[in-house]
Amino acid sequence: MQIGIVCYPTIGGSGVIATELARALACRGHTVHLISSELPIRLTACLPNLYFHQVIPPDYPVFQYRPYESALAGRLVRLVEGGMELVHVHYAIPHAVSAYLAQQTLAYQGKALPVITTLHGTDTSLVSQDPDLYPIVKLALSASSEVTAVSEALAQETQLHFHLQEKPLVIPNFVDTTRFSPERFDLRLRRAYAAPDEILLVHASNFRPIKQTPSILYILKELLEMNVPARLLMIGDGPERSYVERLAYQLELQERTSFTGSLQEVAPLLAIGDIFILTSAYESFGLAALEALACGVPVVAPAVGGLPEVIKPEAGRLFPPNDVHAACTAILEVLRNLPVYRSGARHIALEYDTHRIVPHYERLYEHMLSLTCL
Ligand code: GMT
Repeated sequence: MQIGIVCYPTIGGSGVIATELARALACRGHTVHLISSELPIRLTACLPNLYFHQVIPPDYPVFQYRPYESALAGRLVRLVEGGMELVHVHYAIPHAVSAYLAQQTLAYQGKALPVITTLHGTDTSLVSQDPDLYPIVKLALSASSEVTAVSEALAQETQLHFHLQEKPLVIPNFVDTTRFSPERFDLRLRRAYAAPDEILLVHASNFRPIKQTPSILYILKELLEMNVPARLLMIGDGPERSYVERLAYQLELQERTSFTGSLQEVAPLLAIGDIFILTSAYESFGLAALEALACGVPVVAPAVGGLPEVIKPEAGRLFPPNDVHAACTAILEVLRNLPVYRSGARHIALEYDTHRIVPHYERLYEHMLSLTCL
């Protein structure tokens, strides 16, 4: 098949999963066009069959904002004229809207463009609350040939918020369990962040407010007050990172906390952790948590959104959101049985291996194309 995949290039789960999907599909012999405004962060290697298309909307003195939505729609039309058979957009705004525009443009030429829209979370939970965006997203979802969601929780919320006749199809996120594996553990790397008798908590995110990253420092502080010799490794970058760094100083945790910034290759750092920690207010799935599980690192996370679907009891512990003390109790529980949780984590992650999940998308594409041929 000739498949188009549209995503954000920035650090964030939707761009990561779209890029991993593009790579997996190209490896399975499909021709894949990965379309974005910049090179996606996880697109680190050239692969046969995988073509990157950068959309740069033109600038003009009249424009206050460059017309990215229109330029993207036009690029999709051109790619269809070049042989692309369907497009799979990740994150509804603006990608599903551009796909709809391309679909309508092609309809005038008597061509059909199947559009698959995958929802990742805030495109439903936040965007649905914006009165200007709501009707446009609703239209784009209704016009998509298929809407998928990365968790059952997100599928249900989306159906509710947008009053959809059908619930989105759930296709969970996935992980390459060869690249993300306990075998990535490197003792020298671990020693750079923690002494042998210390506990290393790891977090990875885009430091957006929804991640509530300052709470992680309060968790570290409480653990230290309980005489747990913990250290914290914070991976990633985003709007709240510098605030969290300053807070680490204010709480006198700077000696115990390391910030790596944004990285293309996170598996070796995840693999040296004892526990992966999340404190998000909402998480549709928690892809970073799944990548940690695949490295054999149990997860302690709030019971919000789709996290309970991924963090099964054998793979970690959930705590009530915004409860620092409960998070510490969950961490202590995991530490008491760390080897058991480690193997549970890996076991759960294998259920989400790329080779198990990507065929669901392939079957969906084949089905969409068969309907187009009718
Ligand atoms: O950051 C992004 O790329 C999108 C973002 C969001 O807020 O929608 O991430 C979501 O998509 C990821 C991949 O499906 C999920 O693993 C994250 O849980 C989800 N983030 C939130 O729901 C906050």
